[in-house]
Amino acid sequence: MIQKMKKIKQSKLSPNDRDFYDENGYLVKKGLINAEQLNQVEVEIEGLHQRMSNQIPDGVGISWEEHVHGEPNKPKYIRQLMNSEVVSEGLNEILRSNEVLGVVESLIGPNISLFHSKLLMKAAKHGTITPWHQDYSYWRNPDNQPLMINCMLSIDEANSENGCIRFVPGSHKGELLVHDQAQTSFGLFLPGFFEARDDAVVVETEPGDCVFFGPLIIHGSSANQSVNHRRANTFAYNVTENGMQRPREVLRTKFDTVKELKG
Ligand SMILES: O=C(O)CCC(=O)C(=O)O
Repeated sequence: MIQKMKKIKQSKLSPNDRDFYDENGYLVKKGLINAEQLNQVEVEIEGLHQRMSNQIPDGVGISWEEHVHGEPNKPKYIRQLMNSEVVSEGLNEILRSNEVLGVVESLIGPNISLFHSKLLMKAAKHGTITPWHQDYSYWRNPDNQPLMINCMLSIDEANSENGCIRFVPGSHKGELLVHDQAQTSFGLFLPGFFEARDDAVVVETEPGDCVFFGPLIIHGSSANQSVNHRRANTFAYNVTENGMQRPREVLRTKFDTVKELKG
């Protein structure tokens, strides 16, 4: 019982974490996922571009990097892979781990459902820009209030050269803005696409770090022109009662938390 309580306690946010998140709209938790878990994911996603161009498993959705997609003789690069828990048991375990769910619970409460898990491959030299956007522009509907949360796990080191995430701190306090639209993946974006912004910050991370952020914060990332991959996975969670029109896996309830605390 002591061990279980310790685990839950470790995942709780400090008052500083909480203040930072409330003020800025994002929070970096360094080294949340250990090297062993991460290594399993790396092994499981090895050669994924090639494997997915041969056959896409049931339940998986792929957006390819568009600039090479139409060229039959060029290798194809995955831009994003939806439902990544299907291709990696390691990701499947991480998305339901106490380390991640403990932080999620502190931010959105104890009734947590999986919204989706998405692998963002941003391949060396081929990964393209993710334009400025708010995730709620994709997720909005009358029953689905902006209560969701994203946990972005860094699989590789992410820095300004290989296209780490950038946020506009404090923008989560505003409304959903009008987005432009294009027929591409990441087809909803703010006017200006990805033009430089003085109010944005670059968030560099190491493998195993997790960045938590809500559905209204403005974010984006540059292209990867470096020789290093910038692979990351976003686990998105929703408050279970929010937007129940879409069936989802319930991962944690208030009852589970009380039970776990009692041992
Ligand atoms: O891959 C990235 O850098 C950004 C991903 C993102 O913005 C998203 O999935 O909403």
